[in-house]
Amino acid sequence: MRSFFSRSLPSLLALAALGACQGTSTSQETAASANTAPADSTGGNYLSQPLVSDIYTADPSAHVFNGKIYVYPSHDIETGMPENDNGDHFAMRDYHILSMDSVGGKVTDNGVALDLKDIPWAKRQLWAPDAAFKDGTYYLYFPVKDKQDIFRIGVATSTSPTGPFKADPQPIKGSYSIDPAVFTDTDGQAYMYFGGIWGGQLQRWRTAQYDSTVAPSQPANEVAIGPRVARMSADMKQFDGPVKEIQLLGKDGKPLLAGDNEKRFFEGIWMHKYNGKYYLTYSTGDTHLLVYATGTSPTGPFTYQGVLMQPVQGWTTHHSIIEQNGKWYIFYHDTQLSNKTWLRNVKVTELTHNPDGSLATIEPMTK
Ligand code: FUB
Repeated sequence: MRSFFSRSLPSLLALAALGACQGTSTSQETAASANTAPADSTGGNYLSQPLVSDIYTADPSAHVFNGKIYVYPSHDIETGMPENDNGDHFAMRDYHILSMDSVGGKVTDNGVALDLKDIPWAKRQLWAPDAAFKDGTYYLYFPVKDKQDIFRIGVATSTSPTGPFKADPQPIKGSYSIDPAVFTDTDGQAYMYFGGIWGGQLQRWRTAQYDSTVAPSQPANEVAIGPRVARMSADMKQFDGPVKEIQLLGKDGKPLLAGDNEKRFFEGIWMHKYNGKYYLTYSTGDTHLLVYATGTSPTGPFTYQGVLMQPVQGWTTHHSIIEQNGKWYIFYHDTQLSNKTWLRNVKVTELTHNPDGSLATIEPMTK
């Protein structure tokens, strides 16, 4: 297990690229080259290359809108905040949306889509966003700390997938924690999945009251804290009904325990449906894996199935999954350009559903 502060060796490529990356940028284009793999200084090979290198990007939530791919990432910046287990060093202040016609094509950075200063209730740390489309409106969902330093989830709207987005004056009522992922089922009902432990504060919501005194780590023999799901209202701006904790089970049918660090939920959830089955994918955090669990209902329970992606370079791992023209892709991030855990870059590679319904395990770096 790698510690929160661990680093892999700097790559020559990363050092060369570092000078080129800036914290701000206007709209511009750059070539995406999926699945080319120069070696890093450790002798390892990256499976894919960064989609953009003019800014640092992370937590990519990809969608296909009108046949085109849009990626809604965090925009990582250097702020000098010290690294800690609260994730204070992830002090992002705006969002840029990336777009491309298809994987491997030209990637456009569409400039600032939403700025922290334009969210009336927000204080700091614009973390992993997601997006949805319904009836001519694009919705951007974002976690950010409110004036009391409590993570809430907000919504902003636009008539364009790339923004600019206008934030609602208040967060979504009843929302908390981080990493929203909005999935619209084949019957048209949308659900928001969310949550993240440790810096994501989910452990502080064991009851309906926020409790900042709860320790980040649970005793190993307790049932692990589950991610949350809520039905979205018809206008996509509120929860329609209660927030529910999702049950994650082992193959023995018993709930995953907090000590199951290589399987239990940490953050970065995503939902996709394939052949009528619901695939819940997420990061295991301190064990740095992307894993998956499957179920027969969008709200669970879900049964743990296996590892989707081995650890990337950097502490965090976060992904999304889309289908375009019959092919499935996973967008993810690592720290190839900076070798700093808070300055990440998004990437994409193909995802394989095996004939038996399992997902092929991806090795993001190979020796
Ligand atoms: O980008 C900040 C946080 O790091 C995200 O919300 C987590 O999923 C992790 O990637």
